[in-house]
Amino acid sequence: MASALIALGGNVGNVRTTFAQAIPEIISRAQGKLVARSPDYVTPPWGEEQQPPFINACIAIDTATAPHPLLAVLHEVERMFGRNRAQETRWGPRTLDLDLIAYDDVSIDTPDLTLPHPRLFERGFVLVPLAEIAPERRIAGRRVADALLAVSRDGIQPLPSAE
Ligand code: A4P
Ligand code: MG
Repeated sequence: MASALIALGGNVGNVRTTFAQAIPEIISRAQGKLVARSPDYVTPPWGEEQQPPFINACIAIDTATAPHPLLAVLHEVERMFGRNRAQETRWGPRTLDLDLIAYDDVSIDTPDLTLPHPRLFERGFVLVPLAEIAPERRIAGRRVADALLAVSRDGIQPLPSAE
């Protein structure tokens, strides 16, 4: 079994409902086990700022599915929840974005998959939820809790539990 960290994001539709439905789909398609789920956070849009705020969260799963097939699972689940990449702009609005942040301490650099995720350390919207579930995890040699100290948390707010 490997330990995979997955970041969830979205800013179109009822994103918290999408997350609640998408997580079990990821687990079942990856034949995995949910180890931890962060709270949901409201986050200011990053990259392209003229769009609605995002909701972001992170999960940790144990899975025997290898990295490339796991990415394929994430893309299938994005499509299930209405994501249409053909109609999107880079960093623009989307119903569901699933990024594979880390997979054990595997390092991969292929055209369709880079691990750890290349923009992880720039992004408060990933590191804030990730630090809730895996503060001691080392990614590319850096402790998640230390990496969090180097990014802005401005405007990132936890939401009360949906249940
Ligand atoms: N890809 C390569 N490595 C990975 C990986 N580790 N995980 C490839 C996931 N995908 C990976 O992805 C583009 C390609 O990256 C995929 O085909 C995959 O094979 P994408 O999701 O279509 O790309 P994108 O969204 O246009 O760009 P990027 O840089 O992945 O950005 P994000 O993070 O997906 O950007 N602001 C806030 N506050 N919260 C957000 O969640 N999200 C975005 C979207 C922009 N601003 C945001 C947020
Ligand atoms: Mg993405």
